[in-house]
Amino acid sequence: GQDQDGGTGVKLETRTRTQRPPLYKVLILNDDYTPMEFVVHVLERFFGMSHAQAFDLMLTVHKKGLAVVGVYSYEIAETKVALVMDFAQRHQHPLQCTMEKE
Ligand code: NFA
Repeated sequence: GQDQDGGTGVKLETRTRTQRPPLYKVLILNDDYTPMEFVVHVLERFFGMSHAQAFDLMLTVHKKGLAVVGVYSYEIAETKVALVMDFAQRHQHPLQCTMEKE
C-alpha cells in the first residue's frame, strides 16, 4: 500500500502469487462385471475409506457411471491408478481407474 515504510523509502512487504501444484482427480468407472464387493475392497485398501464410505461410493459409481474417489498430486494419483489397475487385472476384473487434471 501507500507509505508502508513511514517515509524511509524502504519496501517492507512484497506480495507474490502463491504457486500451488496442480491436483488430479482419480476416478473409478462402472462396468457390468466387477463384483460390488471387489470395488468396496479397492476403495478401502487403496483410498483409506471406511467400509460404509466405500460401500456408498461404490453404489454411486454403479448408479452414475463414474465417481471421483480422491484428489492427489500427479505422482500420488499416478501410483493409485497403477496399483488399482494392477490389482484388478490380477483378479481378472475389468475395473477401470483413471485420472484427470482438476
Ligand atoms: N456394476 C457392477 C455390478 O453390478 C459393480 C461395480 C460398481 C463395478 C462400481 C465397477 C464400479 N456388479
